[in-house]
Amino acid sequence: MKTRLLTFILVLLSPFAYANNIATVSGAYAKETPPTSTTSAIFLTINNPVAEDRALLSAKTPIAEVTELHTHVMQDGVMKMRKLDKIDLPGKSDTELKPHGLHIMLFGIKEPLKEGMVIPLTLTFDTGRMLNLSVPVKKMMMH
Ligand SMILES: [Cu+2]
Repeated sequence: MKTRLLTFILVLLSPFAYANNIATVSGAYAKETPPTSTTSAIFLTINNPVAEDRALLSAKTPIAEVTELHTHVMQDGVMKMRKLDKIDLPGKSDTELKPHGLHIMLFGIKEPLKEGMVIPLTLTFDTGRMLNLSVPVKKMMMH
């Protein structure tokens, strides 16, 4: 019982213990949507500076009804999106969310995303830490 309480306290303290060694995000952007589309995606790179593995547990933005963590998998020769419970962030590495790979999926966008807009995004990590970001919308050239 005592051990369990101690573990609980350590879990509560862990976000502060890593205050100087926390995951950082760079290069975040959201994909501009055509006027008829209500789905989009956010891409970014997360740096985990500590040796321990971390994970991104969720992403939330008020501009979409549903926000999910996604990846792409090849299935019968076709690229398909799959929902993930978390995105693993290996220790001392960059994890890149990019087109045709890992991404933050937005469903039920309330108004079309246009280049020049900035949308709020909150990431929640397995340490319990939350990170608030301002994500610019960018037009994407698809080939
Ligand atoms: Cu997706």
